[in-house]
Amino acid sequence: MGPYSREDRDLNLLMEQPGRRVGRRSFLQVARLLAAAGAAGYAGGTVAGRGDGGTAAAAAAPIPGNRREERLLNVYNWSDYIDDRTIPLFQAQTNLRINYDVYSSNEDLLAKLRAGPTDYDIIVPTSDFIPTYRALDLIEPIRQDLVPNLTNLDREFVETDYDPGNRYTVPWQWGTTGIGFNRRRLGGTVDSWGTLFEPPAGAKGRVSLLREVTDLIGCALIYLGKSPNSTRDGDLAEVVKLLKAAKPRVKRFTTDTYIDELAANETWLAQGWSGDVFQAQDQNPDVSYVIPREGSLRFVDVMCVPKGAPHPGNAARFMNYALHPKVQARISGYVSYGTPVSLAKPLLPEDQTSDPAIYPPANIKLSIVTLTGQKLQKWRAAYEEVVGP
Ligand code: SPD
Repeated sequence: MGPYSREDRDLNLLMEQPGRRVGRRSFLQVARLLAAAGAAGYAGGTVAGRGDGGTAAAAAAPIPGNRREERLLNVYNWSDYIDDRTIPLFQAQTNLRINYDVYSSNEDLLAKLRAGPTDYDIIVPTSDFIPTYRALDLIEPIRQDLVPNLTNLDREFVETDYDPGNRYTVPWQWGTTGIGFNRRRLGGTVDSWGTLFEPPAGAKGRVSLLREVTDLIGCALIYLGKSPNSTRDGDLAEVVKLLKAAKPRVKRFTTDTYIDELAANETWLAQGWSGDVFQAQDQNPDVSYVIPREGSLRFVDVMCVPKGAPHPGNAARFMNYALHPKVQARISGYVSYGTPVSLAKPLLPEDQTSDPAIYPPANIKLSIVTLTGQKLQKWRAAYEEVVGP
């Protein structure tokens, strides 16, 4: 029996098989059901009936590793990146309250952390930012002793360049960057970055591009046949030229409105992240996702504890919960991103685990951006020339 043995039983609470790409709109309905059933359990800092030790004393006992003795966890994650049950069920099981805040780009997250101390206990940057967070001393080691479920991780998420052995990071979900497109409005399919970066005149104002340096510059480099990590001045000048020429046809650079815009037929072509586009498809069957034939980028978003966070013990507790195969299946099934825990796959719908757009086969060309420091600054300068600060 591990330190969280009671959790396994409680995980079954409302744990029906996750539906295929459940729409986000069901969130409020389920939240209301949970509240009506009293299943959310959290009693505003007092001991509710579902503490993890099963008794009032256990639920009120101090949790190791925290700087502040509060049954509180402040999570800062990407928007549209969690299902509707994980937070209420975790709260019900542990009697810890979660404050859940969202951001929509790595740049926004890093700027917030650099601006000074925050109360966040968990942040979820993309793995290529980890060297930057380490260099700036913005994250601290996780309490691995409180995360026994780290053993559930697939090896590729343990033996990494950015954090071998997961001393600072615990993977959340992973995915690819591609194109979301509206088959009906475009009158056909899309298979090249060319359609996005040199959009047809008829798509003017119906195109969106990602407001994130790595994806915008990296994918444009791939389309131009350059190395996806190039920082050569000549290559970046070509990228800027390409994107400036596309700009008059672009509705906006965005990372958090394109799901709804694709769903509402407001845009027909959107550079986007795999799971986000599938969430748009839930609402609009004309939407498809493609990893263009030229290849693309792959990313892993990872949970970290900001340096000096008030509740690192509670953060470890949540990380451990998130690595349970049933919880991974619930999250991944809902957001349609890849899970770093293969043990979760048998719990997911087969059409999701066999979908090459979610779990791309090895022959698809996918690169990871690995730029830091001065080199990343060059990309940022190119990005700002097109998008602005
Ligand atoms: N809606 C959640 C999207 C998470 C995307 N993170 C990946 C960033 C890659 N640069």
